[in-house]
Amino acid sequence: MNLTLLNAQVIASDNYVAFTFFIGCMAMMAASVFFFFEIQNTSVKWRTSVLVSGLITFIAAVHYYYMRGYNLETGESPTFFRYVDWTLTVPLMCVEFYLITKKAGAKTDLLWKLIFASLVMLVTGYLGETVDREKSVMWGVISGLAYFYIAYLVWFGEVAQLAKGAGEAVAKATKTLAWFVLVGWAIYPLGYILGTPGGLFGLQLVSDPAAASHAMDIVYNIGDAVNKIGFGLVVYALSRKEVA
Ligand SMILES: *C/C=C(C)/C=C/C=C(C)/C=C/C1=C(C)CCCC1(C)C
Repeated sequence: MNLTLLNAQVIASDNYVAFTFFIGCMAMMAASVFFFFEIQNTSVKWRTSVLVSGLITFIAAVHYYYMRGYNLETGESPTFFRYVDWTLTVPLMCVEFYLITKKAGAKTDLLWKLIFASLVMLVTGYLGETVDREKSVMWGVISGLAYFYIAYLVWFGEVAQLAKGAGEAVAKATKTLAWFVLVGWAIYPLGYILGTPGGLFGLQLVSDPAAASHAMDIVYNIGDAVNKIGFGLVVYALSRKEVA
């Protein structure tokens, strides 16, 4: 038996990064099972929304399984898996906004606007973290602009307008989801600032490169748990209130 390989699977008690990957994986799995099983207790009107909540956490669970193993074996940031995960799950969060406001007349062009902005946000973030790290500040700023556009749409733009006309429960849930976008999603640029050499417009908060990437992973892992599971639970709660 290969003992070194077995040892690589042991999480050292001070390895907080590996710990958050492990917890993240378990939490996403549990949330997925919950959302999937609850579909049968959900009124037809909200089934697709709860299904999408489950898909978001399920896709994350699979990625976390890989990210956990990758990080444990290499000690490095699983940047590639991270961004594949986000590229699938963030557009699905846009789908949630669309499905909720669809009852009040949302058109698919609103969905495409949200998805396009989220892809710009993620592709530029990926460039800043990987192939063009020297220009991480520039990519971070472009990514941030796309992020603000999404926040604008859900706080004041079409999503907010439509939600107002969709009944009290939908309006309230949309407001809560908008808070997730404004506060929950703001966790991510913080991780980016901690982890990339450009820092906050040149101000390097963590100078040791290994420590910087560890800090970034922990912040991203917290962000994912808050946003993916929290977002899904808001949609779930809405599905319980609006029984029809
Ligand atoms: C489940 C995953 C979610 C909700 C991921 C969200 C990611 C972001 C909001 C990332 C935003 C970024 C910026 C606004 C600037 C710096 C680069 C990013 C990609 C970290």
